[in-house]
Amino acid sequence: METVELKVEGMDCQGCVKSVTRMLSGVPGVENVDVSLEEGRARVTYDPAKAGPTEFKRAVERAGYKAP
Ligand SMILES: [Cu+2]
Repeated sequence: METVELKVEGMDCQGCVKSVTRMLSGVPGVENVDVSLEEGRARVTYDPAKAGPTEFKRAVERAGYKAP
């Protein structure tokens, strides 16, 4: 397992946190997701054989937020 931190822009309430968490949790290979509204970031623990930061950024964007 590996852990990566992504910046997430555009979240402004706990509903946003839930959406981002749900989208990231749906990526195959993701083990754990911890999203912080205050810090504007998501910490993702994942199996690097199955997924990586590119997929996570796409998932954040699908949820309607920015992952610069
Ligand atoms: Cu919100």
